[in-house]
Amino acid sequence: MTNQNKTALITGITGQDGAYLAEYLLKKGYVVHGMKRRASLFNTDRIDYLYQDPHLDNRNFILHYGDLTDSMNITRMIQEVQPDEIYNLAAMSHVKVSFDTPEYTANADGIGTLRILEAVRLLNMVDKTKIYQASTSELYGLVQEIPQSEKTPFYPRSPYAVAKMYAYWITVNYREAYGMHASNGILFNHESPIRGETFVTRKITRGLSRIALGMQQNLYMGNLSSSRDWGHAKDYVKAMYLILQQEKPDDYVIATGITTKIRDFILLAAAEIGLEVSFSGEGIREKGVFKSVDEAKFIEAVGEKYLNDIKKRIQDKDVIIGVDPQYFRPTEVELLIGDSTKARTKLNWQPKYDLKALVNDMMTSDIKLMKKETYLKDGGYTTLNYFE
Ligand code: NDP
Ligand code: GDR
Repeated sequence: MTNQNKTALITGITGQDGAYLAEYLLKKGYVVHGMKRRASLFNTDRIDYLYQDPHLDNRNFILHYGDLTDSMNITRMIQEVQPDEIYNLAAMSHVKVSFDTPEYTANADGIGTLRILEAVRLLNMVDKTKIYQASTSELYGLVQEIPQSEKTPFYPRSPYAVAKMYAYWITVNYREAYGMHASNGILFNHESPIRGETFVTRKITRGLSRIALGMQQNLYMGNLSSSRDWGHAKDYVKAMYLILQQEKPDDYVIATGITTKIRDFILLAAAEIGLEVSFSGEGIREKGVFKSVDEAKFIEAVGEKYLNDIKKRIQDKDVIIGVDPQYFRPTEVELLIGDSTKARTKLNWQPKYDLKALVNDMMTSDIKLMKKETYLKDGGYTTLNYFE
């Protein structure tokens, strides 16, 4: 079957990965269906550029209302769409929030996966439909081995990770029990300009952009010492596609193999706009200040208009980064670093972005986005900060 004839169903299409994957599959000639949740406001910002008027004939991008906690909805949607490939990306994906909503997280992230597998089985679509499950490096939690590969034992450290562990194993079980083409992508953290605003990288790139533009005074963070293996979401959705193109279903780690502390991500993001950050103190007393500015770089990236205020903040040794324990997790995942040898050899997967290119992409985009807010402010509109 050529891609031209293929139909994909993406749950979580309004999220970061859903948006990039939808674009990627559309370019390959797929008809893409997506599940979106009803919300009281429009929640399709990330995919609005793909959206097609429902009154048009021959649409290749179609959205359906649905929810992973609703079995009948899922079953009906799969029956209607008759997908060749299902990408189950929907999840309550915030680790810290999962401690506040553990039962919902188990329902959506754990049982939600079962609902999809069971629907495909009940509808007798086992031979037709391939399933991708969005598994996660959070499964490794309190890591039992460095780096982590497909063979590393799991030790989940949050309600999110425990729910995802159920989803991982039920996917393996349906593959073994019913011969389903069901696979797990164990993806390490991946980020982008459209990353959710409350994940650490985006919080940093948004926060530093606003600080540079004089729209926000400082940024409060949680644990600055944990390390993550960060890649670009654009590279990672290609791995999802490749996993479903294999003759045999299997599980793959997708990672860059390089790990970086949160603190160092802040240094890299600031450096992208010509600012040097220096940290002092420890634990909740740790602080970050701007130490120097590369004026030419700052002017090019941010604008001359904002330079004097930044120089004053350097002179005054203003606190730019602080630590607030409300962002600490009851149990933390301190270190993740993935070994993706299997994906690189069997799938021929290779990321294009390194960390510097990722940070550059995110900072360039957030400076641009936040400048839009300065224009609104200059035009008399009220702009608000979000502190999460
Ligand atoms: P996002 O949080 O950006 O997107 C999650 C998506 O799931 C959104 O479309 C959201 O809808 C939807 N969703 C949440 N709950 C439900 C529900 N009950 N029913 C239907 N849809 C729901 O996540 P990412 O794009 O970053 O991640 C995609 C998947 O990959 C997730 O499963 C995540 O856990 C997993 N993952 C992510 C990694 C990463 O680094 N990004 C790494 C490894 C795994 P809405 O827009 O309405 O909120
Ligand atoms: P993570 O991503 O928990 O790895 O889950 P997140 O960016 O939230 O945290 C990464 C690390 O940064 C530390 N941290 C902070 N985190 C947030 N969100 N906000 C802060 O202010 C802050 N300060 C420090 C955290 O403690 C943590 O150590 C992401 C999600 O996309 C999951 O869905 C996915 O499964 C995993 O990545 C792989």
